[in-house]
Amino acid sequence: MAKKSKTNDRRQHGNGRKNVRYADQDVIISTGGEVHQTARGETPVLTTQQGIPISDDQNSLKIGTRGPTALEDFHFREKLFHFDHERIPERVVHARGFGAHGYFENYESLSDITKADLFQRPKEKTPVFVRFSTVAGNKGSPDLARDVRGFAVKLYTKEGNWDIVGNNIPVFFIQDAIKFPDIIHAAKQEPDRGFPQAQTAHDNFWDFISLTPESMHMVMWIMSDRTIPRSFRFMEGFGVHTFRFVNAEGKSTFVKFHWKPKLGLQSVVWNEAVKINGADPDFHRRDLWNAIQMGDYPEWELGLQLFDDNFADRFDFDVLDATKIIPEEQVPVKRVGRLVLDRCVENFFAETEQVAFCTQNIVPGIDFTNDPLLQGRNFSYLDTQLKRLGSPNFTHIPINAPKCPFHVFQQDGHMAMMNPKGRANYEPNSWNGQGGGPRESPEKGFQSYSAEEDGAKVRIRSETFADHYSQARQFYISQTETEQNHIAEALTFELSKVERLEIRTRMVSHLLNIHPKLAKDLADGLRLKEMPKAADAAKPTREDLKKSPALSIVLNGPQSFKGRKMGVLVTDGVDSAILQSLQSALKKEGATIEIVAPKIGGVKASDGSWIEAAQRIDGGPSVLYDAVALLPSKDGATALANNAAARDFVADAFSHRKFIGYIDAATPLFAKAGVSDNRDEGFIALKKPTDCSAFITACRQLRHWAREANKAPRRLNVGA
Ligand code: HDE
Repeated sequence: MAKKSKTNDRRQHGNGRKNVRYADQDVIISTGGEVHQTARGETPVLTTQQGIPISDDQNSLKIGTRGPTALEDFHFREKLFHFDHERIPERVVHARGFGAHGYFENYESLSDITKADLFQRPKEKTPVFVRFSTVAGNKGSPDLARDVRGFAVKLYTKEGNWDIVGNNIPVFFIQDAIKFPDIIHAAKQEPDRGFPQAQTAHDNFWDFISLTPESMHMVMWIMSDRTIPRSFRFMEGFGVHTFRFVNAEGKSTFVKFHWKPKLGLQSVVWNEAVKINGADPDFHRRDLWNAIQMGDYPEWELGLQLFDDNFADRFDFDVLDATKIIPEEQVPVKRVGRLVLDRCVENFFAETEQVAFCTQNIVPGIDFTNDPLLQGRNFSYLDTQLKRLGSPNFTHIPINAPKCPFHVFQQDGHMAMMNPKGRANYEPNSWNGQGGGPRESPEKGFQSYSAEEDGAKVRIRSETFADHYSQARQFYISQTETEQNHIAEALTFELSKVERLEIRTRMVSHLLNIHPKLAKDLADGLRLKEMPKAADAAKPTREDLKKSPALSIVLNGPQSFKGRKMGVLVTDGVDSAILQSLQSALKKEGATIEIVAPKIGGVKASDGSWIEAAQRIDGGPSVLYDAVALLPSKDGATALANNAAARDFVADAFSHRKFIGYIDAATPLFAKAGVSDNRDEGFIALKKPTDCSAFITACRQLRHWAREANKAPRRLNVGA
């Protein structure tokens, strides 16, 4: 036996290794056939976490080649130990997110209204980290869930970190933070079965909502296309609460924060969202990543709604109520700077996962108001970071650490990396100038705005919060007809998934207080046998609130195709002159193109040149593009007509109201996709290269909404 194991030992030390070549890779294979790649030249040597170089990362240490694994294999044990602890608790809400670095550039000095350092000097740039997220889904949920998007911005100012932890919707479901666990429990998976995830189309959510009339304004927003944005780059952000600016004289001005996307607003349609989730569950993060990698840096402008106590007293609603907006038409949004995202993270976990936002992080010149939702958030965020990141020292992680000097007396705890230096770890102390540490500063230090507060200690909701329907109605009437229909369709979809009839009916009784047409659409859509009575309202719905065009997505589109993506379906024999003309027209517009072909290797064009493909047809369905062009050759079109993915490409582009550019040879595809009778002005013939610019001009409308009134395409039952 002893003799045999010696033989085995020798074999383990590398006898029988062979150098082989796998296409472009020189590798070594060992007697067991496993592949080894070794450090040469500039390639660093793999080590343990203690820095000990590793000779073999493919095999654990064994007693003989087929024997038990030796406990002394410190590399193996360290590797598995670390792996076992890779996951940290995901965020209880906003678990799925994607972040990027950039900067905020101030346009002008705002010193008259705030002493916040970052707003003092024109053109001042402040580094930022932004994390976009969905709310309800788990970390691995798809990007196009119908959901609110988080829009959290950390500004590393010279006077400390300021976090604007906002959403892409300017209102919230509830008025008091004490209801947050309830709304989130109701929205997330039902506790007995653990599903559905990343969707609100289930009984528990609508049960809670239908018993929470304060959520009705938010319901209008979440059932609108705002919750299925085309890209993070095309959505607005809002600080939601009313905050305060405080200037050097101690004067306070109320402020609401807005982020306005430079590329305009855009959403997808629901049927498209459902399909994107299958085709590319990472659609939003990939979009942001690609845009930044291409140097097409996404930009938003910071907008401020500024108002004083006088306005707050006069305004129809309470400015402390986070279920209300102040219409932009009433208090205009002043644009004061721009946010540019120009750098992807180097490591997703270290930055995007570990970043810890906190509404409590404000800087001198900015202050809270008594919004009861904000007051509760100020407790919750710090508390949750301790659980999630495992230590009060999460501020030592580079993504969370301020970029300005900071000096504290806090010490120790898990993973402490920045303990106080010097003798004193307390103050006051007598070690002035000899390791005595930092001291407070009445001049520079944060001073809370000295708002007068009085009143009895009560657990009562203010009567000024009681109007739950008027702004919901205002939102609804401010939408275009298309958008109003989308709200009705979304509500019908969601409530059709609700099993309990009384919950569906209760929701319709609330909708009656918002708008009779909406309630009727729902009663029809759900086929209620009779219309319920309107829900008893704490305050009657006001019908005098004016339309606010700023609330519509369609009315705030960009009138440009910039930043958008066109999918071009090609086959062998594609007309190279038209393709080139399309490419240059898109480049001029600032848009991108993706070639979709029957095989990933590409196609041979009419002039003999080779066109590389980015997607095979079934991997690049039209839902991934803002508009499509169909440029097959005659033979190619005949083949595509028998390809189910190609037919879906056309049928979906049509039913998602996209602009479709096509050459004559593509027409057989229309018949097979069931759209040949429905060709409308959204179809643009590309007969010659110069037609491409008219096509791009049409695409600037983003969608051909007029098609919506028409019927969906007739699908032919043809085999693949
Ligand atoms: Fe949050 N929220 N929230 N929230 N929230 C969290 O903090 C909370 C609310 C928002 O990308 C948690 O670090 C309470 C409104 C964003 O890391 C948690 C209440 C708005 C993010 C928390 C609210 C937001 C969070 C979970 C009711 C828009 C993601 C993980 C009073 C203005 C930040 C974490 C990121 C995350 C609590 C309501 C935005 C548990 C108690 C309103 C964008 O602390």
